[in-house]
Amino acid sequence: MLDLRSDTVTKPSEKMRKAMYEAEVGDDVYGEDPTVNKLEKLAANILGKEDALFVTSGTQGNQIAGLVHCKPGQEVIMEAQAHIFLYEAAALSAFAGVQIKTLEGDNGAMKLGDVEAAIRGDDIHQPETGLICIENTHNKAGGAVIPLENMEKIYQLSKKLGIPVHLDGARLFNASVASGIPVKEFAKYTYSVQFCLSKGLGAPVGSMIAGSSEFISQARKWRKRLGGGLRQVGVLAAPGIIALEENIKHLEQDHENAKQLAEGLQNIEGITIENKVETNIILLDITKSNTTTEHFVNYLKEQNILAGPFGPNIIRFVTNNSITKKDIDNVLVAVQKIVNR
Ligand code: TLP
Repeated sequence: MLDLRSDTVTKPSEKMRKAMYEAEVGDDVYGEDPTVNKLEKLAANILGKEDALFVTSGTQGNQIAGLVHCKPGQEVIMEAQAHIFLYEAAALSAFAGVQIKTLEGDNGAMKLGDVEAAIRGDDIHQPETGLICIENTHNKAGGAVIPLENMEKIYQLSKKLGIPVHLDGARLFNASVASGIPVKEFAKYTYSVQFCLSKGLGAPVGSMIAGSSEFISQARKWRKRLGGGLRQVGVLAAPGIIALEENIKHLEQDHENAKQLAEGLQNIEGITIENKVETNIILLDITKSNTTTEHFVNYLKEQNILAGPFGPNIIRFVTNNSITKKDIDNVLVAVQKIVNR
């Protein structure tokens, strides 16, 4: 099976498995797991933040950030197709007690004027704006890189008003590799960042959140409250270290494969590529192909290819480290066959 449903499907390499086996461990709730401590220090350094924390998933990282930054009854601003809004089971409302205000973005980027207009005033009827969230790369916008200048502008506004900015950087390293801008530069315009180790970077489990020492000490408590204080978790942190030290450069290949796939798909009649394909995500519009997303996905599966429906008439392909250049040709042949049928 060629699995293009997501980059979450990547499996740990032999080197990662060996590192897990050999990891030096201790009780992380006591702060005594040397491998976790090494990973947290490494992540903080890469992002240019004071401290970082290993969390179980991207969803948990985003939730903890919301819980630290917000009080119940506040409002959080984010783009209308943000993962936190669409795919986290309303966890911010359920746990942090906030409501979400969504803004229609341009290729995933919220406009400064819209953010400014959405910020609440002192009126007794209104909630306070507690947080602004940005997603980079933006998943629903097809892995779009949110421009650094956009992040800077929103950050300057937030700083003026004393409202924190959280970055859902599940695929921040894809944004960095595609734009040539170090992750530190993106992180500079945030109060907290979440990024995933278990997507394109290839680790089996986990995300990191990073911010000031004060933010991380509160985040550590929230993680404990949520039952995420783990013990000899160095076995899971060890592949995370390899992900950061060795796998960032491999994202370039995922991006090249995505571009090659998109170029090939564009030449198939009945198929339209919805997005610009800046990173590792391709959104296929199959409206003109005379089939449904359900059938399309099933036909692909019959040919040993997995992809996921991602909206009405949209199929998402995500290149990842299990997909080679040669596999791309096989996907193109399969899609052509479906369209012919
Ligand atoms: N995204 C998954 C699905 O949940 C849609 C995927 O396959 O793309 N932020 C962003 C931008 C994400 O894309 C995801 C996962 C998360 C957060 C959550 O990460 P996990 O799955 O580790 O909780």
